[in-house]
Amino acid sequence: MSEDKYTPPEVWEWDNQSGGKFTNINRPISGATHEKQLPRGKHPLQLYSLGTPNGMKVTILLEELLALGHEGAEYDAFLINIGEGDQFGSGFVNINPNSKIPALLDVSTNPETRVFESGAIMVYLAEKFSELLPTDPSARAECMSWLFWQMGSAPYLGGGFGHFYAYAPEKFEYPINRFAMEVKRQLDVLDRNLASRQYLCGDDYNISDIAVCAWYGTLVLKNAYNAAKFLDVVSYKNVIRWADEISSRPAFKRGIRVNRAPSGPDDKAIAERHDSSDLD
Ligand SMILES: N[C@@H](CCC(=O)N[C@@H](CS)C(=O)NCC(=O)O)C(=O)O
Repeated sequence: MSEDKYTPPEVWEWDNQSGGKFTNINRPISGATHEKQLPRGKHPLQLYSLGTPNGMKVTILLEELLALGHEGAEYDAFLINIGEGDQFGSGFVNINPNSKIPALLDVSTNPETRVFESGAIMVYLAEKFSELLPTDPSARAECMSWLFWQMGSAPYLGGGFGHFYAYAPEKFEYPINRFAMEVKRQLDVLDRNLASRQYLCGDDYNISDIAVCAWYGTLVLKNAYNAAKFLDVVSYKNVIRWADEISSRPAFKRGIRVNRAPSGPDDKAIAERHDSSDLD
């Protein structure tokens, strides 16, 4: 435990020099900081995103839909650089008042449809194309349960554990312990479920696998936050088996290349995607 005792003031005040990796973009107010219209491409779906786990869920799903033959899932993916504050431009805020990637605009509907929150975007696309979301009520409930599990759980992994283990200005024992315990509990939830199931919901792959794999697959296979050893991720064998299978799907491999800078010479990442040939 730290020797320094912190006593909260009566009324919290914003210290925008508090340190940590995202201190320049974090702020306690919402809304646009500047006027900036968003670009538009030629396809029915306009995606404004970044290749983080939240962003890649949508590009993986779009690539799955295209692989299934849905031409209406053709998309332009524009890069939103959150480190530069693109999420606070007026055009982006009009699509997502919460100023976070991913955000989708469906220009094939009249009026155009805006969708924000990755889970809502996934359900919107799955319903639009009648794919990867079961229609039988009980199978659909199981899929929604795991999808919402991801939405509720991953902030503890990223915003909690990842923040304090990798991005905070110092290593603080209390939050690292608290969030490491929670992340390991979550991995155990997944591992036990996947002990008797091929996919999260049973025999069939669906949008919940994409959403959960984007976060927890990245954690166990890609050493996210440089924490693979610390969290002993190799002990979650069923999670690794499932993540290996999902991340080897061609659409998954294509989707994770979109809206990113290459991490090395073998990484075929692309900043923007406007044509399927961009990924061929
Ligand atoms: N619950 C949201 C979370 C989205 C989110 O946290 N996006 C992050 C990148 S992974 C972001 O845009 N951060 C920018 C910011 O906080 O200003 C979702 O699932 O879409």
